[in-house]
Amino acid sequence: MLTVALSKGRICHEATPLLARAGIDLDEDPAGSRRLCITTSLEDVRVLVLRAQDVPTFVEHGAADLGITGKDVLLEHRGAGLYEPLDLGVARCRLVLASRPDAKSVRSRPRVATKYVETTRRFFAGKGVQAEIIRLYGSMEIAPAVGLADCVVDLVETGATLAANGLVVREEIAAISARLIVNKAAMKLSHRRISSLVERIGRAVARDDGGWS
Ligand code: PRT
Ligand code: MG
Repeated sequence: MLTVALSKGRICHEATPLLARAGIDLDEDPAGSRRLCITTSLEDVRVLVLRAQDVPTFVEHGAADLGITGKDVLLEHRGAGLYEPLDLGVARCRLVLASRPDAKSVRSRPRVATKYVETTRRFFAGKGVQAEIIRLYGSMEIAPAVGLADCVVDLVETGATLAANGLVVREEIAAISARLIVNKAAMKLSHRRISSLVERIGRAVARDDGGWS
C-alpha cells in the first residue's frame, strides 16, 4: 500500500483533478467528507488529507510515502529525507516582501510580520540585514497599518489582499506552487511502484501545461 499525504484546502482542490487525470480518483470528496484517510481507484494507493504544514512531517517520518504540499511549506520546513521530484504547477502564487508604499526601503532593523519565520530569517540574513521577526498565524496584511510591523512576508496571488490593505510588493522571495514530495527510504524500498506513480502524475502535469500528451 502506498500512502499519499495531501494538503487540504486550496491545494487539495487544485491537485485532485490532476490526480484524476493521472488515473488516481479519490473514492470520496475530501471537502465533503470527515474521513481523513480516503481510498482511491488504485487499490494500492490511499490518501491522507492533512494540514499543509503537517504534510512534510508525515512524509519525512514515513507515515506517508508521498506528499503534496506548497513550496512555501517546504521552504519553511527544511526537513531532510525528502525528494521533491515534481512541480505540479497548481496553487501558484508568490512569496513576497510587502510594505506601505511610503515605507523607507532600508531601516536598520526592520520589523517583519510573517508566518514564514525561517524563510524570512534566511531571506534577510542573505542580504546581511538583521530583521526583527514577528510571528503571526494569519491576517499578516493588517500589521503595518496598526504599527505592529514595517513590512510583511506573505503569499500573493492576484495582489487584491495587499492592495485592500494599502500594501505594495517590494521584492519577490520565491515563486510558489504545489510540489510532489517522496520519502527517500520509501523511494529505495518501493522504487518501481513509486517511480511509476511519479511518472504518471508527471504526464498529467505535462498535459495540464498544454504540452503534447
Ligand atoms: O490555515 P491556512 O490559511 O494558513 O492554510 P490552509 O490550510 O487554509 O490552506 P489553504 O487552503 O489556505 O492553502 C494554503 C496553500 O495554498 C499555501 O501554503 C500555498 O502553497 C497555496 N496558495 C496558493 C495560497 C495562495 N495561492 C494564496 N493566494 N495560499 C494562500 N493565499 C492567500 C494569500 O496569502 C492572500 O491572503 O490568499 C489570499 C488572497 O490572495 P490575493 O493576492 O489573490 O488577494
Ligand atoms: Mg487558508
